[in-house]
Amino acid sequence: MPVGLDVNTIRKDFPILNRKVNGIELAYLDNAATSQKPTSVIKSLVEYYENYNSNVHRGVHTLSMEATELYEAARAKVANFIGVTDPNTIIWTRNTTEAINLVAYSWAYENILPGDAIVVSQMEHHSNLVTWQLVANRQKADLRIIPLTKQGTLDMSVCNEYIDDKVKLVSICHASNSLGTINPVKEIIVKAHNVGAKVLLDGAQSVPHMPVNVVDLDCDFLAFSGHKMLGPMGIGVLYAKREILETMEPFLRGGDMVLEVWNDKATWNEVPHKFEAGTPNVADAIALGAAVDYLNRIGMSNVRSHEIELTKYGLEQFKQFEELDIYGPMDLKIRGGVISFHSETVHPHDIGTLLDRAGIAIRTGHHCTMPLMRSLGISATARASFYIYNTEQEIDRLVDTTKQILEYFSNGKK
Ligand code: 7TS
Repeated sequence: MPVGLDVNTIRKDFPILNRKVNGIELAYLDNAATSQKPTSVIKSLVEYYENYNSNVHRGVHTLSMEATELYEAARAKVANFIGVTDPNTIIWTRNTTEAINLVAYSWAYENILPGDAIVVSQMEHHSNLVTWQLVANRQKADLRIIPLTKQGTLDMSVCNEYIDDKVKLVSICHASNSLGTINPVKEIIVKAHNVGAKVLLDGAQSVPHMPVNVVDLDCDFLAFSGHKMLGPMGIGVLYAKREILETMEPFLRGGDMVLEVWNDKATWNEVPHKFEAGTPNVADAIALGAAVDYLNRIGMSNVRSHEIELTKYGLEQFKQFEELDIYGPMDLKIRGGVISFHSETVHPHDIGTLLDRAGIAIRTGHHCTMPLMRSLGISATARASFYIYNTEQEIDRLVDTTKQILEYFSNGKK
């Protein structure tokens, strides 16, 4: 039985939450952009540089062996976190963007040929759209974009139509950063596999917020970022099925990814090292391991339940604003902790700036989903996004201040 999470205790673990912004206690509601970091993660970075700092996989000295052990232990923690038993199917990248690009350069250019098709959706982050535009252009393949329903979900009838035997890759987000929509990825993966296509899940907004098990999902690739799940910036993950990784060419070439080198040729190190050229981001990988430990202590089902509660509360409160359009599905089973809203009269940047004056951090803009914004007939939204340390009181502050802002503008800026 989930025991729920104790927000007050959790908040004490995040030093930044003691900060004041414009003289007021910070309400950090921009978690879809990046999460804050608990003391255990910050300490892990300091500890690494104070005690273990050295290069990995290449030393016989104590520090190098200790650093290597911790670095590989972090890989195993991340593997376990997403339900994988073989840690060597976890490749360290800088972030989700680099993980998606790795698949493009190392898998797609070999496997997507003229006349083939790639399927994405209208709610993709630019990193999962622009990357495939380039592959499709270069390979003379078709890029099919699943449209959305009015509720901000994938139009599954078109999705079914698009996934035919020309399709070699379906690359979609598990959860949308702009709408909050959680996509029926399991169903899509079955459909894609039935026509022999591979599936890449962009897990940037799902892995930090809900239990994700790649064995259960049976996805071929999963990309996510450490910085959105309590970890440091600069470390991300690509998971891929081992049999696919074995067939893929390296992404970048250099030290550590080779087995043997001659003047005119080289052979590749084993998976995952063949995809990790050069000195890796050791400290941040280890600190991501500490972030995973933290999330495991809370339990991902509890993380998800907490965010459902906050989103339910927030959506209820936002109903009072008739002048606001709220995007994404209202069914909480298929919605993450994101509330994106738009006013005809007040620009999102004005809303964001005035909220900041009240110590409330949200994101405004297109959220790197410009084609999605265009399909909604707008250029930007204001977006509040929640995580484990957020409270209903913070949502009250968001709602009260938004109310004041809307009143201020509707009264002709008194
Ligand atoms: N995919 C999704 C669904 C995302 O939300 C993001 C980042 C990315 C990919 C890229 O992640 P990165 O770590 O490689 O940059 N989304 C956001 C956002 O919503 N606001 O700032 C970054």
